[in-house]
Amino acid sequence: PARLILILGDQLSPDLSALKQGDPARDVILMAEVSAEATYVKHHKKKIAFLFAAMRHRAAELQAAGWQVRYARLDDPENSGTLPSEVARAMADFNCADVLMTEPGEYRLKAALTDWAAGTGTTLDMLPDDRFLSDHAQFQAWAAGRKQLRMEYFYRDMRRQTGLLMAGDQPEGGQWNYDAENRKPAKGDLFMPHPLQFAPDEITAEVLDLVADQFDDHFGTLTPFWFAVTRDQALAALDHFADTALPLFGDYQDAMLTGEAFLYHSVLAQYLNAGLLTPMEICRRVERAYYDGHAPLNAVEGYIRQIIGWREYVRGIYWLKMPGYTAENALGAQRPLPQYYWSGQTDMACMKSAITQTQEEAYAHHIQRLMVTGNFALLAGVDPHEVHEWYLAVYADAYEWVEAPNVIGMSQFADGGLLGSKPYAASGNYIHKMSDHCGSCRYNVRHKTGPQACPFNPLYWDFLIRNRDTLGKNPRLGHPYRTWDRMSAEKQQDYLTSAAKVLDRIETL
Ligand code: FAD
Ligand code: DLZ
Repeated sequence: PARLILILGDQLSPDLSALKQGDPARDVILMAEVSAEATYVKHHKKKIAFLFAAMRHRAAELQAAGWQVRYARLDDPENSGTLPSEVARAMADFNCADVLMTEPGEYRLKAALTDWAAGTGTTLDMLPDDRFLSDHAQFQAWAAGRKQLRMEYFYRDMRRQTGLLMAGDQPEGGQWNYDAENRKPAKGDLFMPHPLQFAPDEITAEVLDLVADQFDDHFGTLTPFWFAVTRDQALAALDHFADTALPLFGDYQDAMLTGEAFLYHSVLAQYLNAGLLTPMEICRRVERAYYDGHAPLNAVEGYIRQIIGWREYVRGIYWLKMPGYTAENALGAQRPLPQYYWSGQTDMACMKSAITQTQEEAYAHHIQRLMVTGNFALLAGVDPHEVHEWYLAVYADAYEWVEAPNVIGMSQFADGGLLGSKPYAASGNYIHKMSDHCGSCRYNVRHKTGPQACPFNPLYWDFLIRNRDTLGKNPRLGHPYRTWDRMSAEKQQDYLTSAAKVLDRIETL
């Protein structure tokens, strides 16, 4: 009898494990647009449009390759709204006995499908997702017995495993990591590269109408819509990145500039996470740019580290710690997320810039996510679960397996230091150094306290003092705590009073 092969919206890869085991002569593929997945957090309109458009293009490719594909559109009156119920409907319609799929990226969906199968007595064959360099067992074995998990050591193993940037058993250039060279502030440049843009075709235009109609109350602007929606387009975007922005990716990786949403970043994560690109083909392309003399080692090593290091490491942590990881709150932070995370209406220029471009592009680069919106929520003591749901909703590349460790762990330190060794907390000075935002801000980054002071300044000290019981013994925070202890009591009080005033009017900053 026919099997039903369920392919999820972020499983668009040609070499998906479930497809490799499927038989086009016998099996039926199900792809389903369902309201449950689009609304479990209210995803950005562009994210839903990207995924539905990419799913429709992929379904057409699979059909052209000879597969029988059941494609459930969101506005199909028969559409039952959830993945398990769409699986049940397709099994009945096509008389399928069993279900085959690749493991979902999110624990939530894996549990829902497994529970449904157990409850209905359906045989559900869930294959490992082999689109990653490290599988669950490998990461668990790596983590077991280590007192501390640190990305850097995991990354070196991945370099050895893949052979990327390796000269024999030694790292290319003699060092594993060139991050020290990657912290330059950027200047505006008329010739700054931009990600490759694609005009919506008829299929995408239809999806844009659907999203405008059905998800009008979701965050973000829908058009102009320029994302790649096929693998061929995503490959072109990769080539374009390697040819244009990659050489300066390293130098300006941590920089921020008003009006430059992308700087020298690749803007490939949404394609990679949906399966339009594979991690190794991205890394090989980027590595080639180094050996061809087109891009320097600090850029290429820095870039490859993000993909084979950070991306794999955070996924490992996610599966190690779920369920439960998304509820962690090591610092006991309880404040609601300020409204301007949704509206962009704040006088803090850096926050306004990061949030506004997030509305427009469903994108912000790493330092904006970490050191602006993430840092602010951390300093203000916002409930990490609310922060987590915001990040999961607003970015086109956000899936819980990659978003949650970055937010709960790296950014909010809500896992108490499992993922990273210290909280990414910084005062306004860091943002001033790495961006041009402070010049046009209504707050003054040089004022440490008082009504004109950059809110990040008093909040920074308030955060450290508020959390001294938990953070006071962290060796990486020894310096700031010693600085605090050397301040006069008057100065300390000034910071704390100023911070209390900022927190009192947090919704109107
Ligand atoms: P580039 O700067 O060009 O980097 C290249 C690639 O490296 C990215 O495409 C991505 O695949 C990978 N990468 C870089 N940093 C990380 C990281 N820390 N973890 C995992 N992969 C990484 N990334 C997501 O893919 N989805 C998310 O939901 C997500 N949420 C984040 C939330 C916070 C608070 C923070 C601090 C980071 C988050 N990241 C997330 C990581 C990173 O910010 C994005 O991957 C990156 O900004 C995507 O843009 P890009 O493709 O231009 O990346
Ligand atoms: C993110 C998303 C959205 C918005 N919509 C769908 C959908 O309609 N159908 C589908 O199969 N997948 C969708 N996805 C992706 C899933 O949420 C994703 O597969 C899980 O979160 C696991 O990573």
